[in-house]
Amino acid sequence: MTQQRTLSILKPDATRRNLTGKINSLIEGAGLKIVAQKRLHLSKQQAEAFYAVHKERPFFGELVDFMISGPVVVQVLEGENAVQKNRDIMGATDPKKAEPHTIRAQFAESIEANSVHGSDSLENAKQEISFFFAGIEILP
Ligand code: IDP
Ligand code: MG
Repeated sequence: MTQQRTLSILKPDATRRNLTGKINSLIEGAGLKIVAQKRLHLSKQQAEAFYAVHKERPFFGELVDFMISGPVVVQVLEGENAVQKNRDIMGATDPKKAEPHTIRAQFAESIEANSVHGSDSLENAKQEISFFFAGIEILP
């Protein structure tokens, strides 16, 4: 089985409601190891760059405004099949459609303020990890 790394973000709705510990507990409980973590307040330019793939989508401006509305926690998660495993425990983008017990089903406020980000492919995971972390900051 392959060990992978994926990028996770605990979004401003999660930091605002003091949910970072509860969410980290679900991440660790699923067997994923938090091998890097930092709390940041993204600038508008940083949020726009991170979400550049969504710039043509109608919600892009609101998404950027939401992501800079408070601090976030950016993390590298490591484990077997980490990219898909994290997507599974996150649940669907729209919390109304998320499976019970997923992070979004339990904690998300809306389709936008949905508590967590997770890379959607191994290729994007590598790119997103390098957006936030230098190799020296990742400690398995
Ligand atoms: P994902 O986070 O489940 O991968 P994406 O489609 O990549 O979902 O969308 C990125 C983020 O944009 C979502 O997590 C959510 O915060 C926001 N978003 C997605 N769809 C909508 C929408 O229809 N309205 C408002 N915000 C949305
Ligand atoms: Mg996505």
